[in-house]
Amino acid sequence: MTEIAADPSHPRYQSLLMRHRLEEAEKKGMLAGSALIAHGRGEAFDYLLGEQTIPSALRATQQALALLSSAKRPVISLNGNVVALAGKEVLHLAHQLKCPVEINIFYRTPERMKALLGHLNEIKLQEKLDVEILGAEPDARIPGLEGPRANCTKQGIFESDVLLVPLEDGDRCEALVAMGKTVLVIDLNPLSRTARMASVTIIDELSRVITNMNEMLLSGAATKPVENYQNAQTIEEAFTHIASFLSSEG
Ligand code: PTJ
Repeated sequence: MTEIAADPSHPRYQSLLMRHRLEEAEKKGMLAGSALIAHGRGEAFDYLLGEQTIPSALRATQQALALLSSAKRPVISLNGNVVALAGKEVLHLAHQLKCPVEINIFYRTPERMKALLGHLNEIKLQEKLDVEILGAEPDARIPGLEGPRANCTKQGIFESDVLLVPLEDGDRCEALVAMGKTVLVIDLNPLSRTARMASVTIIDELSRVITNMNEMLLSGAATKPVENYQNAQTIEEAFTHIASFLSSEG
């Protein structure tokens, strides 16, 4: 790890740590060519949110967790950025929820799949986690999508009822919603099509969300749904937060 990223007292420690994780993942061949661009866009929105979990995002996190906990076939979908930024934490979450994870990448190549599967299996072994890792052998397709990004497994994403898809692309989010699934997304950009299409939109940074979810599960506060949850309100409150941040800066 680079010197600055290793020092937790640095004011930008978390941000540096995330960048460092991406650099390491890049070296292992886990990432898509545009992974760092996607991360940079996320960082810009995170800056506008004050690099914190705002109250509406925490409510959305609780709602998502309640839906995952009560699902018949919950699945967590993983892409390159998610594995790089929070692979270990996501596997702990899946272990607690007793649900499988599925590697489902937008820019699919056999080399990337091998690198991602290898990385996750290594963590699983080290952390002694009981999690099924799907995605190596897709045997189903998401209807309405062209090309390799439609590939998924029947046992996992295809037959899931509630799906957590962090950092999802808008098209695929729409296709999954059209399949009748409850789609829970994590996206720092409240303007994205994914954010607007999803059943629950957590407008927060991925690694913070997964940490919050793991803590909620450990504390036993996870399974309670939010009373009268409205996703449109979650998105609206993120805009309000960003607007007040901008006016306080101006
Ligand atoms: O591994 P692959 O092939 O599946 O590709 C993954 C990426 C992320 C490269 C691919 O899905 C992609 O190009 O995504 P987009 O369309 O750029 O969307 C990424 C979204 O995630 C953007 O809206 C970003 O604001 C958001 N984002 C980026 N980093 C984070 C984030 N949201 C939460 N936490 C982050 N750390």
